[in-house]
Amino acid sequence: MILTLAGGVGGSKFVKGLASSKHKEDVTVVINTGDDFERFGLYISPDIDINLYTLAGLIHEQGWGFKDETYNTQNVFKNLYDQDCWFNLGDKDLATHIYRTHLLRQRISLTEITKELCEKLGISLKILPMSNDRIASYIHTPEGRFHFQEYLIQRRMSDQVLKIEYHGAANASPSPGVLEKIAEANIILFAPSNPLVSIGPILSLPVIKDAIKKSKARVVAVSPIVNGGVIKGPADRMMRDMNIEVSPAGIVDYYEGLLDGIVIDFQDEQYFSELKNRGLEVLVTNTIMDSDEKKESLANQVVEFADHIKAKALKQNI
Ligand code: FO1
Repeated sequence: MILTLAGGVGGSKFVKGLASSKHKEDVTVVINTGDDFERFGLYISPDIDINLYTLAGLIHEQGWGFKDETYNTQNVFKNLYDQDCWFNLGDKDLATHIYRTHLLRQRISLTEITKELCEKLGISLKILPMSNDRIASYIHTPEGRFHFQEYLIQRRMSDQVLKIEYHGAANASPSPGVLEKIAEANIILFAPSNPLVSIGPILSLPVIKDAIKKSKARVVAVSPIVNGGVIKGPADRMMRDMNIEVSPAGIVDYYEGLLDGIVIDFQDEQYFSELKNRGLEVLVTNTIMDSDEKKESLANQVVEFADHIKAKALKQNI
C-alpha cells in the first residue's frame, strides 16, 4: 500500500507517473483542498481538478485547466461582474465546477463527487480529497489576510508572507478512508508539491499528522526545490519569506521528524552528506518530469527507494 500526499501542478506530474508505474494498483492519493474557494457561487477545487485532468490526459500545458479551452462564458462574466475575472474559468472547466457545486448542494460529499468524476474521466487511481470539511489556506501579509488564490493570482505574489493559516483545519475530519489508508500503508510519499500550501494543509489536520507520525510506513518526500528554486509556483518565494532555507535541507526542516528519506535532484547532490548526517536515506536522481517517461521513471525509482528503506529497517530490527 502506497499513500501519496499531493497538491496541484508539481504534485500531479508525480501522480501521473505513479498512475503508469509498476505500482499503480497499490496507490492512493490524498489531495490538498486548502486551495478550494468559491467564484461566482461555484465551488472550485483546483488541486483535485489539476490531478484529474492530468490523469485523464486533458490538462492544458500551463498546468491547470483543460487543453483546447475557450473562455466565452468568462467574457460574458466580465461584463456581468464588472471585469472581476482575475481567476480564469474556461468553458469546459466550468462544467466541472457546475457539476461539483450541483452535487454538493444535494449534500453529496466531495469524496463521492471526486470518485464519480474519476469514473467519468476513466481514472482508475484512487483519489481522495483530504477532507470533506471546508479548509482554506489564508496568507497573512503586511497588507492583510488573503485567500491563497488571491495572493497567488489576483495579487501576483506581490505581498510578503508573514504567516499561513489553515482555516478550519484544527476541527476538520479527514475524508473517509484517509486514516485507514495511512494505517494500511507501507510507504507514504510527499509529492514534489509546495510544502506550505499543498502538503502543509493536509498535515494541518492534527489527526492526519499524528497518524503519519505513528504509522509503520516509511515516509519519503520528493523535494520540490531544485537548484535553489522551483519549476513552477510560489514555493521558493514563500519559503524565503517564512525564513525556511530554499533547499532540500529546508524541506526536511519543514517536515521535521516525519521523514525517513528524501529524493533530491542531481543538481542538489551537494546536500547528500548533510541529509545523510541528519539520519535520512537519500536518493539522488533526475526529478525534472518534463516527459511522461520521466514521470513514470521517477515514480518507480521513488517507490523502489522507499521499499529499500523499509527492507533495511526490517533487517536492522532482526
Ligand atoms: N492559475 C493561474 O495562475 N491563473 C488562473 O487564472 C487560474 C485559474 C484556475 C482555474 C481552475 C483551476 O483548477 C486552477 C486554476 N489555476 C489558475 C491554478 C491554481 O490557481 C493553482 O495553480 C493551484 O491552486 C495551485 O496548485
